[in-house]
Amino acid sequence: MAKGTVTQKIIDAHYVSGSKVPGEPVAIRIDQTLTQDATGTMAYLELEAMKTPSVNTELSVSYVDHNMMQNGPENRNDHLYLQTVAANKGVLFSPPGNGICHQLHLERFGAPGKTLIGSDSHTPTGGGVGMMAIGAGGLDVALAMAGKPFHIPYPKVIGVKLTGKLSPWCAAKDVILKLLSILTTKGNVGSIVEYFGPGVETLPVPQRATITNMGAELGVTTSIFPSDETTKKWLIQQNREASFAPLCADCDAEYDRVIEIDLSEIVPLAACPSSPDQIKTVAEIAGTKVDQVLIGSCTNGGYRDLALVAMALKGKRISPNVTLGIAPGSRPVLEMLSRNGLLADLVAAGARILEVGCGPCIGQGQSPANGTVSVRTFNRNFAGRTGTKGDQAYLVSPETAVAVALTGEFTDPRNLGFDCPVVEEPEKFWSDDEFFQKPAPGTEIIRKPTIGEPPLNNALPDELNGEVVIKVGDKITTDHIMPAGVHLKLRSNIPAYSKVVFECFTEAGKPSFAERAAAVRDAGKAGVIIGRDSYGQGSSREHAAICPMYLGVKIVAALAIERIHRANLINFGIIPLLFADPADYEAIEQGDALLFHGLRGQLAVGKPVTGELVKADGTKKEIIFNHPLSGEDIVMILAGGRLNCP
Ligand code: MIC
Ligand code: SF4
Repeated sequence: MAKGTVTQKIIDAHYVSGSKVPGEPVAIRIDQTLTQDATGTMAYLELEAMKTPSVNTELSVSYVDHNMMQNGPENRNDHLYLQTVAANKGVLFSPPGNGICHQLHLERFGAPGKTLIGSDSHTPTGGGVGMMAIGAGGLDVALAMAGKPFHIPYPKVIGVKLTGKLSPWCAAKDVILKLLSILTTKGNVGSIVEYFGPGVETLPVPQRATITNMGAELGVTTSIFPSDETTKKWLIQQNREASFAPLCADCDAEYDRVIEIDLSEIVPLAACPSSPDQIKTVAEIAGTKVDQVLIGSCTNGGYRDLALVAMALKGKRISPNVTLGIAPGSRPVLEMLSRNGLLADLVAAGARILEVGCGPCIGQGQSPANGTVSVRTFNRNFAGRTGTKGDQAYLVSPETAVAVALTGEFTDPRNLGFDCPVVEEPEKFWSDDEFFQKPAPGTEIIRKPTIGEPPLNNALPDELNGEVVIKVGDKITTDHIMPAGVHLKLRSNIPAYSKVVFECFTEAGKPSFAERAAAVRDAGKAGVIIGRDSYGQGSSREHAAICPMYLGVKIVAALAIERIHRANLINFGIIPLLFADPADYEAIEQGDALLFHGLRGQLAVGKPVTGELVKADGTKKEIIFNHPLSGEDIVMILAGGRLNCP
């Protein structure tokens, strides 16, 4: 077991109950929460359903950053609900235009040693400042807001020892891409990545935050840096020295695994279509023509990144063959760039300045043309996430993005022929906390007609007559299950949003998943989803559990299910099962019946569950499933989800 690590110290300081054995559930106290609009509407509806009069945390913040296109009234309806429910429940409200939740939270509220959970998978950005920041489903965040502890599997700690120093044109983004090439996006569930070693002090906090942000793509619980003099300096720049606390691992700390990365050996890297772990060096793909470059997001939308881009572009013009879009991460970042003239350099070079927020990262505009290459400084390039079917999205550092924007093709920035600009860190960062709206208890909650209710599940039947509605392969992300982009405005309306579950697998002229699942449900049967390895990667969106549940799905069986998605399934009364024999995955097909007899009695901690597979020709086969359910999880599942529990 990892001893003397930052991870262990923070867990010990927040321990409520449970085991300290890796993999066993441990409950920790949560100091801070954050929500964003796309997951927040459901989280606050759930908070209301729990009859919570006011939040019970040190700090809870509600951000509006994802969904700001306002195509139709739904978005603004959501914003008004979020603004008024925040005021009513004691939550600080960050209005649209203020910034991306992770960027702003790091700048204004990140504090070493604190715990934070957020209804967004990139909440680990806070690990850059030494906090234990974890992504979770909306219901878990609502429970934390109500003052309840949060459960995680007691983590294994992967220590990443950093040595050396990054060379010019090589960036923190290349470090996390390197780690993704080693650990990949699967097989890391239940671990926390902790950085240590002499290379740590060479990385300023925003660069550490780029690394912890994209650590989400590893599928780990979170990633964390120590809190040191660099952290202190950054908090002073943010006028928040009082939040500083030193925190580092003991010299003899024990990690479950150690990976060493020499920063001086890092070269510009790119994640190729369509997974963040498909890594090549930029040199290897040099010369590939590019049509679009996009810079920003919670990974690379901070002041240092955008200032570097502006300085590299100053006095030059981007290639006429590309479009360059820039979405600043926060209003303070945009304001600083405007005040010091760097914004003018970006505009003069040909950049299109987009709204402060997530924008194209979540498919809100800027979808690429068919068959073209899009280069992004973002953290995810899952197929179709850009809004274009068959898209070819690459993920790179801001340094590489500049080189591509100038040349119109993949170019190693070290070959640009001029020196990498050195961004002078401002003595003080611009900030204007007046934009955060303070709670006002008693505020009337505005609920326009597009705001629905969180749907409830039924108690688990003892005889479960299941039918396989879909069988999918490896690495199915929550973007595959519940597409975002143009559908984001339906997040507060489950009946409407449910129609697009697994939309990317709909074949022309054939019934959609939603139609098939509803038919199974209406025939009195339970829907079953079959996945393979690493099912439910990516976003924390609990809609990937709620909408299938609304369509009658009761079981998801796979070889492995990712942490946040598994928790969301349990919260909404769907049983996550794991094939005891991976070969059984091959035996099952869409349309097969999967029957569970005496299921309520079968569900017990650590005991497998037996199902009976019945094929169309009547052949039968017994299938054994394991499950990771704790006693509390089982109570919830039997009741049909957490909202049915007292
Ligand atoms: C994402 O990057 O996929 C999102 C959109 O921020 C999601 C949250 C959501 O689906 O609303 C995430 O990362 O959890
Ligand atoms: Fe927003 Fe993209 Fe970050 Fe998700 S990953 S929070 S969509 S910027």
